[in-house]
Amino acid sequence: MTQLTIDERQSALGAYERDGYTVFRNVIDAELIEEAQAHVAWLGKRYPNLRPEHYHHPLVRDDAFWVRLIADSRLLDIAELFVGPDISCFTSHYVCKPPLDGHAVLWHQDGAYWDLRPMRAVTLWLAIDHSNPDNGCVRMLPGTHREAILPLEARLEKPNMLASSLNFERFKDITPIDVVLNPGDVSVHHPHIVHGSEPNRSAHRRCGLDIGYMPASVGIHNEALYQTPILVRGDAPRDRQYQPWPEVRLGETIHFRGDAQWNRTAAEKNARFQHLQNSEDDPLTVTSRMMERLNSGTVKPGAKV
Ligand SMILES: O=C(O)CCC(=O)C(=O)O
Ligand SMILES: [Fe+2]
Repeated sequence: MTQLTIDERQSALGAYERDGYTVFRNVIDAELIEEAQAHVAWLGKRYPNLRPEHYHHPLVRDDAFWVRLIADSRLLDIAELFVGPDISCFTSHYVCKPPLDGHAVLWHQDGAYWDLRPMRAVTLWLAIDHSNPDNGCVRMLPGTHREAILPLEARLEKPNMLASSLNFERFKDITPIDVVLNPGDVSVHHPHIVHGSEPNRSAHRRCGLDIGYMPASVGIHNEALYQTPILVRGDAPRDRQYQPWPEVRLGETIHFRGDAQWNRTAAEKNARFQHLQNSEDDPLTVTSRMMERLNSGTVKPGAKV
């Protein structure tokens, strides 16, 4: 059940419909943000060879804290406004731009990378650090969510997280809006909106967690790139399977508030729906494959010109 007032809901939905994105302030408390910061530091130690812009969703699978975070009821209350009450999460990714050399994210539409059927989803971006024009905050082109999904072009001439972008020419007269956020704030954007971010050349890290939520009935068809979705709220259609909520296991996650009760919560969730045992490749293999497929422009068949 959502904690947002009717006015807050209406104004968020109105802004989203008009502009293709909207912002919610002070969604997540400082203590949980500190845990997320500790989580990012822990990921850095665990995966020293991954650039921190690439802490991708396959790493979530066995990580109870990550699931605790993306299944937080405050985030789901927001997601529910856009995708309805039965919600699964099909991607979640810390885009953590280190100080001085954080990579850009060139202009793109999220839906250009996702083979969702149907294309019903929303992206939430939870600020883990302050995010502003100095350290490469997300920038939106308002109104562009009304465009169709446009082809991608390979962009390998300078470091950038997606190794691709759409052709910006037709959008050059639209003024980008910087989405300035404090830790704990959340922005929400439409799968078709054109957005991106500049490199981080400042002395301050810029970390955000982006999370893709969709109605539990939507399927994702990008082959071998996205893990099976996690059912995070509501009921599952009978014909679908989800990945199980992971238990807290030593070495697979950080200590977090409530971790002693977590395994009971996970077991209760897992008893309620059909799930796939983890038959997929190990998370680091899928993450490396994701980065190779970004570089070769084959994340979504037919997306590239
Ligand atoms: O974090 C960024 O700079 C880009 C994020 C993004 O593209 C997204 O959340 O969809
Ligand atoms: Fe994006």
